[in-house]
Amino acid sequence: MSERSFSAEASRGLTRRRFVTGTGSVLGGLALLGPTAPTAYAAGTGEATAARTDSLLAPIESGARIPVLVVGTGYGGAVAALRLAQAGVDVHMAEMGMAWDTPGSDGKIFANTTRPDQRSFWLRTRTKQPLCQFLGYPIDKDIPRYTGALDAEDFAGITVYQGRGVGGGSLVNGGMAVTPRREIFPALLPTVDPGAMYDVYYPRANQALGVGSVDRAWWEGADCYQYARVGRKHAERSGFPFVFVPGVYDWDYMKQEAAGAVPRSALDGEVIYGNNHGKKSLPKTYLAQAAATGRVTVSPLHEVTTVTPAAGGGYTVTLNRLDTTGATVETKTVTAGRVFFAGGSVGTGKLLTRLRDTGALPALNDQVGKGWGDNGNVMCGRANHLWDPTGALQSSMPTAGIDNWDAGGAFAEVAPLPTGIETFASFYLAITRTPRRAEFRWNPAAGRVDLTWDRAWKQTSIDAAKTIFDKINAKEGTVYRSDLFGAYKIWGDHLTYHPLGGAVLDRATDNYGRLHGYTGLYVIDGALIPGSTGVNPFVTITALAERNIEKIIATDL
Ligand code: FAE
Repeated sequence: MSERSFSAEASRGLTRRRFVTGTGSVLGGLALLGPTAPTAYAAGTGEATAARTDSLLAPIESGARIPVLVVGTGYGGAVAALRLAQAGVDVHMAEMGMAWDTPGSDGKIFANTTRPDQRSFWLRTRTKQPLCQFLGYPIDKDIPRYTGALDAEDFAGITVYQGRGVGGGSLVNGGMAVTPRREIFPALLPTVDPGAMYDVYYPRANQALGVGSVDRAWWEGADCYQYARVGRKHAERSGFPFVFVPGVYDWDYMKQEAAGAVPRSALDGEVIYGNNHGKKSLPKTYLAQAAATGRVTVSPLHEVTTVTPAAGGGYTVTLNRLDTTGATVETKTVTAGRVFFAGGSVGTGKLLTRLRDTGALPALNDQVGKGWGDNGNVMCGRANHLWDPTGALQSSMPTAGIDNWDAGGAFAEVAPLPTGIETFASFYLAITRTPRRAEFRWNPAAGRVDLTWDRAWKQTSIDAAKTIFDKINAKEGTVYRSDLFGAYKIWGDHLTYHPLGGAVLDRATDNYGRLHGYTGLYVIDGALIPGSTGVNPFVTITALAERNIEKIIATDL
C-alpha cells in the first residue's frame, strides 16, 4: 500500500474508538497520574487545564493504525494537531510528560517556585534551580524522583531547561510573547518570506495564543511591578530603550490577584514549576481548540523511542508508557501514516540523531542534529542601593526588556526574583547574539546522544550582556550580584531556557519542515530554528509551525 493510500484508508476506515482505549480511555489517562480526583478549579483563566482538555486524554492501544502521530504537545505539536484536525485528519499526540490536570495533596496542580517538591522536576532526586544560591546559601533540596513539570537536562557544557507535560514549555515558561522586530527576521530564518510571516502567520499565532498587553496605567501603580519600574529607571538613565512586551497571562486575572479577589498565581511567584491560574498555556488555547474538534487524542506519559518505515507503508512507532518514577511499564507499537516530530529542539534533535545513526532512519541527512543554539541566554543580577527596593511582592510574569540588540547584540528581559522578601536585587535574562552552534552526536559507547556545547562559548553572550549592565552599573554606582549562581559567580552562563535548532529548516528538512530522505516525516517545533530568535522564542516557533502546516495540509494531504 502506498503511503498516500495508507493515510486515506486510515482516515476513512478507522474511528477513534478503534485506536484508543474505548470507554475507559479518559479514566485510564487520569489513572496514570495517581489516585487523586480530577479537579474543579475556579472559573475563567483560573480554571484547571482539565476543564478544557480532559477529552483529549486517551492512551493509544498497541497495534493501533493512525493517520498522524505527533511526538510532543508543545507549541509546534499543538499547532500541527489543531490545524490537521480542522482539516479533517484524526491526530494522536504522544507526550512523555504528565497531563497536569490533577491536584496534589495541597489542592494544587503545580508546586510553588519557592517551595519545590516532586512535582517541580523531571526525574531528579534534588532540585536544580536556575539560581542555586542566595546570599551565599545553597537553596537546592532533596525531592522524590517524579515525572515533574520542569526538566533541567544536563549536557557536558550546558543545562537545558524544558517543560514536560501536556502543553510542553507553555506550562513552565514566563509567558513573554515576543514577535521579533521585522528588521532582524531575515537573519533568523533567511529562507522564509518575512512578508507572509508578519502579515499572516505572526498575527495568526498571536491571536490563537491569546497574546495581550498589560494595562500600562495599572502597571505604573502596581506593587508587583516595582521591580520592573526600577529596571526601567536604570535602563533609561543609561540611555537604553525600555520596551514593553506582550504576554499570555490573563492580565485581568492578575489585577484580581492584586485586589485579593481570586487565588494568587503570578503574584504567588508561580512560574517555572507551572502556574495554577492565570496563564494561557497551550491546554487553554491551541490544545483546548484541538479538543473541541473531537479529532485529537493524547497519550500522556508516553515517550516515543523509535520511528522506522513500516512494511506496508507509513511508519512503525514504538512508545514507552512511563509511570511517575520514569520507569517503563509497557512498550507499545503503533503504525502511523505520517509522523510530526515536535519534541522540542532537544527532544527532536536527540531523537532524530539517534534514529539516523542507529539505522532506524538511515536516510536522514547529515544536517540532522546540527545548528543547535542557546538563543544566547545568560542571566545576571545587580545589587541596588537601599533607596532602590525592588519589592517583596513581584509578579512572576515579566512585562518588559532592555533593547540593545543593534548596538550591543543583547535584549535583556527585566525578570522577577519572586522570593517573597525584599532583595534589593535587579535580575535579568539576556538574549544575546551569538555565532556559536553545537550539534547532537550519537555516542554508541554510552548509548546516548551528546551535545557538543562548550561552556566557554557563553563568553560572547556575557560580553554582549555587559554592553548593557556595565553601563548601568557605572551610571548607578552599583555592582553585579555574585551570590546567585554559585560563590562569587556573576554570570548564569551554565544554562538556557531557549534551546533552538537540531533539525534546521531548509537543511535537515525542506523549506516547510519535511524531513529529507522520508516522505511523511516532518519537523514542526523549535528544532527548525537555527539557534537564535533574538527574542523569547515561542511566538516564532508557533508562527513558523502555522506557516509550515498550512503548506503541508494544502500539498501533502
Ligand atoms: P516544547 O514546548 O518544549 O514541547 C516539546 C514537548 O515534547 C514536551 O512536552 C516534551 O515533554 C515532549 N517530548 C519530547 N520528546 C518526546 C518524546 N520522545 N516522546 C514524547 N514526548 C516528547 O517544544 N519562551 C518564550 O517565548 N517566552 C518566555 O517567557 C519563555 N520563558 C521560559 C521559561 C522557562 C523556565 C523555560 C524552560 C522556557 C521558556 N521559554 C520561553 C521557552 C519556550 O517555552 C520554548 O521555546 C518552547 O516551549 C519550545 O516549543 P517547542 O514546540 O519547540
